[in-house]
Parts: sequence; structure tokens; C-alpha cells
Amino acid sequence: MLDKKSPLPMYYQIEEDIKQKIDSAIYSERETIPSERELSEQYEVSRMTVRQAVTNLVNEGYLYREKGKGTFVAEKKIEQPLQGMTSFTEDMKQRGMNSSSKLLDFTIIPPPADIKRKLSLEEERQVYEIHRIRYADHQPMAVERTFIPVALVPGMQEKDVYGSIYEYIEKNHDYTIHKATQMIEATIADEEQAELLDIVPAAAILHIERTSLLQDGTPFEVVKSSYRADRYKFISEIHRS
Ligand code: 16G
Repeated sequence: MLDKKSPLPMYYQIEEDIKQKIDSAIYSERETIPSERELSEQYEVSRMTVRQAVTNLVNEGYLYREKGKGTFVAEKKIEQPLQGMTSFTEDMKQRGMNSSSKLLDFTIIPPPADIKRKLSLEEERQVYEIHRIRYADHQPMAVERTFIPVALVPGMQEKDVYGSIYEYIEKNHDYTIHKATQMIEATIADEEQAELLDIVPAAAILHIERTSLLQDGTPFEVVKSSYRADRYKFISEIHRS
């Protein structure tokens, strides 16, 4: 099956073959691939060569290893475009996935200094602090901590934030959500985040902070979120002008 005369190294050809088998679901998500021994027999190469191919695919996130159990096919990451300001609910709907949230906390607090600054709030203004786990098809994808000025969205209650906060805000107030600035940073999960996201502590996560504005320029939310790096990748289209 491999082209031994090709200038492409054997391990590379094996990687491409395994990737193709993942794409065509010959190897299905969350299922094991054949053992090193089986693969080396199948491709007629040394186990070292197979190991190199598999290790590269593990490092690239196509496969993952479980001690004592074998090597498994990772689930495909969700590709999230960076242009366009969408909500989690809209993103999942577009993909035909079912979105849901678990509300961990809903409180009204005086804003911490950085939130107060980002929301351009004066001294005595209070904010909602909403802490949610966001699920796609019942799998945890992100934890979000959202801060919204109470004066801007008075009367919001727990029951209003299980679904889409954007939908609630736009439907119940005469507001148009306009734009946001967003920062993405690589980090690792602490114990609490790992537990909430069902990942191992110190797994990679993407920390994202968004400050969003209404049409008239009023900042209406600051969101600090942690997305699972094994399930998400962000894509942007860039132009050379
Ligand atoms: C997304 C946004 C978050 C926003 C939320 C609203 C990112 C990184 N975050 O998760 O800032 O608050 O959508 O979602 O995109 P909702 O309307 O479904 O509650």
C-alpha cells in the first residue's frame, strides 16, 4: 500500500493513510486504531516507523492515547470562524448541534475593577455575573463567566439565561448587538475548569475574552470563557491588501 520508491518518508505516507481512514470513517471517532504490531504488519514497516507516524498524529490532535487501552481517534474539532459576531446558541444551531447550558451561578455584584473599566461603568453600578457551562450535543465545550450591567438589562432572571442571552437581550429590549473586541490566549485548565469541562487537569484550553457593544456604542457585556482546545479551533480569513 505504501510507495517504497517515493521520496516521501514511510512514516509520512502512513500518517496520510491513517488521516484518510479517519476522514472516510474507516476508523471512527473515539474508537481504537489497530495496534502498532498490527499496523507494522499491515504496512510492512518497522514498529519504530509506525510509532513515529502515530506520535505525529497524536501531537497534531488526530489521535489520542489512553494508558493500557490503546490509541483512539479524536473527535473532529469544531471550526469557529473569527469573523461575524455570533452567539454560542447560533453557532451550534448552524452546525445542526443541540446547545444547552448548565447555570453554575447567577448573582448581582459590584463589578471587579477590570470589568467596571471594560463596561465603562460609574462607581455604584451593579452587574450580573453569570457562570455557565455551555454544551454541544450534551458534551461540555466551554465555561463562560458573563458580566452585564443590571441597569442596561433590568429584571433579568436565572430562567432567562439557560438559553441564549443574546436572544433574550435583543427580544426583550430594543437593543441591537453590534460588535465586539475579542482576545484569545492559550492556557491550561486548572482543577475546577478540568472538572467542569470533563478534561484532565493541565489540558490545553483557549481563554477568550470578549467585550461587546450595542449599536449606539454602549458596552453591554464582558465575557471570560474557557474553551476546550481539543474540541475547538478558530479560523480566520485574511487578506493581503
Ligand atoms: C459566545 C460568546 C460569548 C457570548 C455568548 C452568547 C465566544 C468566544 N463567546 O459563547 O461572548 O456571550 O456566545 O451566547 O464566542 P448565547 O446567546 O447562546 O447565550
